Amino acid sequence: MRIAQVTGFLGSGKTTFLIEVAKELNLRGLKVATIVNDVGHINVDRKCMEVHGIHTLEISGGCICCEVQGTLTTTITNIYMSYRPDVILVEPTGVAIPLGLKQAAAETVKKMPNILEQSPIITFVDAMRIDKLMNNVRRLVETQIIEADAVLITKVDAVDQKRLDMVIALVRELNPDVELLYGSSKTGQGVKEIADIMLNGKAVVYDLTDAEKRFDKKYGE
Ligand SMILES: Nc1nc2c(ncn2[C@@H]2O[C@H](COP(=O)(O)OP(=O)(O)OP(=O)(O)O)[C@@H](O)[C@H]2O)c(=O)[nH]1
Ligand SMILES: [Mg+2]
Repeated sequence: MRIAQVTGFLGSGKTTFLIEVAKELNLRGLKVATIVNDVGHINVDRKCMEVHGIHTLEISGGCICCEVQGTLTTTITNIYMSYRPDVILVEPTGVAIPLGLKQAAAETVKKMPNILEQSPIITFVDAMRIDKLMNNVRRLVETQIIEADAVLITKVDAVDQKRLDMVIALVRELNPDVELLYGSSKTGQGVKEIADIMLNGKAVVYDLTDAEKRFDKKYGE
């Protein structure tokens, strides 16, 4: 069983894209469950997933990358016992950062060593809005990109080449070597590639020193 987690700020296209990925995995004969994590009362994402027939569990009361890390293990154990999926897709809150997610999943993997494997953490970068977010929630968005194992630039159907080049440059400046993919829930671009990464990719060991250096360069000047 694989646990495949994504990150990306509010509205970056996570739910819409994960529904397409779940359909793709189903077509490949795989059983998929999703975990959605919301701090609000009504979980819209859960409803969206369920409308598409995707088995969905919810973790609420805080973000799984920090406050409720431990809950992830319980929830995954429950899904395993009751549903036996091949892949668990995890959509955390928009403020989750990859390192926290990785730690949460690593704890769960430790408890289920021969059963569970962690997929790369994929950060969703909204091609339509990333520059605006950089003004408002810069540190968070930068962390999401710096700590990513792979980056998916989303909504590419809605932007021109000039904007796309700007977004690519922004991602590359923060994380020069990261695997970069392009996605659209509207055209289906990137869905197969993301499914492949989730099934076959390995979560990269996070190099804290290197990332810290990049932060220092940006903010220490
Ligand atoms: N043009 C375009 N719009 C998209 C695409 N994917 C999502 N959207 C739109 O972007 C908005 C947010 O999409 P969601 O999938 O809800 O994003 P999210 O990251 O799950 O949002 P939160 O769960 O609130 O953080 C919706 O209005 C979608 O219709 C895409 O590939 N292309
Ligand atoms: Mg969502």
